[in-house]
Amino acid sequence: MRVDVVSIFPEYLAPLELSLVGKARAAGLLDLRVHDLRAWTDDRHRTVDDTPFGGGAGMVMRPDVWGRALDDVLTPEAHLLVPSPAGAPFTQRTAEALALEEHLVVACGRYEGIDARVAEHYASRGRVTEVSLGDYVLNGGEVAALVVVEAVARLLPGVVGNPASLVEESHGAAGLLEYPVYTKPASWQGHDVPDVLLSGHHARIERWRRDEALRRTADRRPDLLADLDVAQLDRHDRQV
Ligand code: 6GU
Repeated sequence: MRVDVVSIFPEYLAPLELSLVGKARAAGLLDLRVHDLRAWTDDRHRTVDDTPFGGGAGMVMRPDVWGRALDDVLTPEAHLLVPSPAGAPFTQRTAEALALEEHLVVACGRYEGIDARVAEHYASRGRVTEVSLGDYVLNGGEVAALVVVEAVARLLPGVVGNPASLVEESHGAAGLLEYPVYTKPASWQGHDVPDVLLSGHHARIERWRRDEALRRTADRRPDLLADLDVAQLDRHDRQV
């Protein structure tokens, strides 16, 4: 997969050299390129923003600069992602859909955002999705680009060593939060690992994990339980 990230702070994307995403790049599974938006400015001050029409606080990113950048970076098959607190929620389902794409371009806005005509223009020529990480405000799209690239890259074939570890995780196919996990020592600081996990009784362990996943989800994310498809949960149970 190819991913291009355009930002006025390309150094913000440095962590993508590390860990699993860095290894995916080194292995040739992910062709990730980070660009400085200011390369497409045409004035001495390398201006990327201006005051909002209609007034108000803050600055808006200019469509002409973004247009030159995106005309250079987009390919006919690219899917343009624009991180924004006003976007559609970015979920595991979004990551799964994006992992099937050939080419993603992430346009990181700063300030009050990018002139709305940019998304409108490119939506008329290809696919554009505005995505939000959640209901809070960040200073720009760079952290969202890190999140999107990590969530998508780990779904690419060959990136995660053991594909089974993608099956049972939180927000996976069952739609539940993951059950709690434990390792040695069996007793630590007066806290003991639940007996059932030491029992070797596979069916009882599976039932306990499913109960704990349901309990956690009901406690922390009742909204997920409301969306739960019971038939899907049963299918998932038979599969694990
Ligand atoms: Cl994607 N961008 C910004 N600036 N703020 C956010 C966000 C994105 N998602 C949640 N808050």
